[in-house]
Order: sequence, then C-alpha cells, then structure tokens
Amino acid sequence: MKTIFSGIKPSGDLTLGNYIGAISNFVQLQNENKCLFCVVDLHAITVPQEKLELRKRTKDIAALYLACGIDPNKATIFIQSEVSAHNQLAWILECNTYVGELNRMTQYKDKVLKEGTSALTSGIYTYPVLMAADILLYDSSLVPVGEDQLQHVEIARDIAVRFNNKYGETFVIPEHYVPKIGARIMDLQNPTIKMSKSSSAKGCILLLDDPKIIRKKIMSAITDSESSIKYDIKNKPGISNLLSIFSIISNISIKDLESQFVNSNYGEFKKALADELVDFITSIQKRFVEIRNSQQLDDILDQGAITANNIGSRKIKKVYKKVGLLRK
Ligand code: AQP
Repeated sequence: MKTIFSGIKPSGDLTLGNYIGAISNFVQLQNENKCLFCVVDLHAITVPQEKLELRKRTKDIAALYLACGIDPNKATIFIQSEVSAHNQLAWILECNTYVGELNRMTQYKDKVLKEGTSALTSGIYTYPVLMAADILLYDSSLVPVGEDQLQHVEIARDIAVRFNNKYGETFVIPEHYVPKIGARIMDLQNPTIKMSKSSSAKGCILLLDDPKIIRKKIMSAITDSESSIKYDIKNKPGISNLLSIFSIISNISIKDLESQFVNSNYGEFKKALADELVDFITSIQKRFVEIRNSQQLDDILDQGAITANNIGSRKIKKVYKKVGLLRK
C-alpha cells in the first residue's frame, strides 16, 4: 500500500480541469492506497485573497472532494492551515533549497515574464518548497498531479534526496502520478493554454456552473475549420480537448468516440458532449448541496486534521532532531 498526498488550492472555484487532472484520480487511487487529500489554503494566499471568499471556497472544495466521490472512510481529508507541521517543515526545507533551483521554476518564470517582480510576493517564489513539505511530511511515495505540477514534484524529490544525504534517511522519495488522458485540459476558448481557475470565464467550466452555462460554454468552444471529429493535438487542439473531456466523463475510449461520431458534425458532437457533461456535473452538484452546510463536513475535516496532525507532528519531531533543533 502506497501513501498518496495531493491537494488543490482554493484560489478560485474548481474547474473541470481540476476534476479531470486531479480529483478523478484521487477517487480511483483511494481504493488501494493510504491517501491524504488536502485543501491547500496556504498556497492560495501567495496571491491576494478576499478573506470571506477564501473561507467559503476552502469549504466548497472540501465538500466537492466528497461530492466527487472521495470517501472519508478510505482517505484523510483536511485543510492545510490546520496542520502547523506543513509550515514547520517548509522552513527547514527552505534552508536546504538553493535560490538557483527556485529561479528555474517555470511557473515562477512565467509569472515574472507576465507581471514583473515588483508585485510578486516571496510566497510565490518559495511555494514549491511548501509543496515539497506537504508531500514529504507524510512520507508520500506517489503524488497525483496534472502535467503543470510535474516540475514541483521533481523539486520535492531533489530536496528529499539532498536532505537524506546530508542528515541520514528521513524522507521517502516521491514519484508523480500523471493520468494518461486529461493531464492537461485546455481552455475552451484558447485550446493552447490550460483551463484554470484564473482563465477566461467562457473558456473554463466550473464544477458549480449552472447547467445552462455549461451547455453554452461547450457549444461555443473553439474548434477548427474542418468538420472531422478526430484526436490530433497538434492540428486540432480544440476538438482533441473536447474528445479528452468526453472520454473521461463517459468512460468511452477516444477511439470509440471517434467511430461513434464519424458521421456527425461539430454541432452534433458538442451537443452530445454538453448532454453528457450536464448529467455528470448536476449529479455532483446535487451531492454538493447535501454536504456543503452539513455537520458531517465539519466532523470529517476535524477528524482529518487530527489524523494529519498526528502524522505531521511525529515527522517534525524526527526532522528537528536530525537538524539539531531542540525538541523533547
Ligand atoms: N486544466 C487542467 N488540466 C489538468 N489538470 C489540472 N489541474 C489544474 N488545472 C488542470 C490540476 O489540479 C490540481 C490542483 O491544482 P491547483 O488548484 O492546486 O493549482 P493549479 O494547477 O495552479 O490550478 P489552476 O486551476 O490553474 O489555478 P490558478 O488559476 O489559481 O493557478 C493540480 O494537480 C493540477 O495539476
């Protein structure tokens, strides 16, 4: 049995990309592994957040984890800021991470190119180390992530190897787990960029979007000037993206979908996808409404925090000792 850790930051409302690239894999992995799934609120505050919105979204994501099928009897679900060991370990790891390594992080470099450095917080710069702490704290051997997070799992590995060499065997070296399909769901209006919480409203399907809006977004998704429904990322990124989404939520392979829609035009294909997606998302939304304001959600998060704090404080004790910090 492997230990698995992953998280999603409440920096915006959850997207279909978050579901396909992350949560759908969490649901599968929980059956045969020891899983910890976290709402990484400390990562969200690396950029400005409105406090009431942040609190609301943090609970929304926890409720969506459950609504999407994460089972609290199989996995530990908790909020990152409720486990202080994440910050404690992050500092120790920061003292074992080089500035040059952080300078090479693609997400940081992209942000600097787009926005310059004057408004960037040092939290944005060091967040890969906090993510390394999230992973290493629980001796996670597998980290399910979308493609955009691969470099962050890589730096967590580098830090763990360096720490183990310097202080003796302490951390399990984690590996990434990237789904074969859906590792990068693209924006519906610009299929060359990733669908994300902060992308254009029209290009992004939110898990809590109204069904009418979901239909509208799918029907107006950018495709190409041809009419064949074929998976070809290079020449037909829009239709390939829609095929990936269809395949994941219907459990039908892309090849079978291509055959099924061989005589259809883009409008017919999109309508079929919209029907499937609306059915799929409304069933998640129904469960979400039942769970969101329930006592059960608070109880699950309280229990999750207790479990994570127990594991985390044991690990911190061990790490402090190795580094030479006083800890009884
Ligand atoms: N479009 C996507 N396709 C596949 N996987 C995705 N993930 C996010 N978008 C896609 C995966 O979801 C997990 C949680 O991501 P996160 O919210 O912690 O960070 P993120 O990747 O920065 O997500 P966003 O939506 O892009 O947020 P913003 O806009 O705030 O930066 C990760 O495993 C991620 O790979």
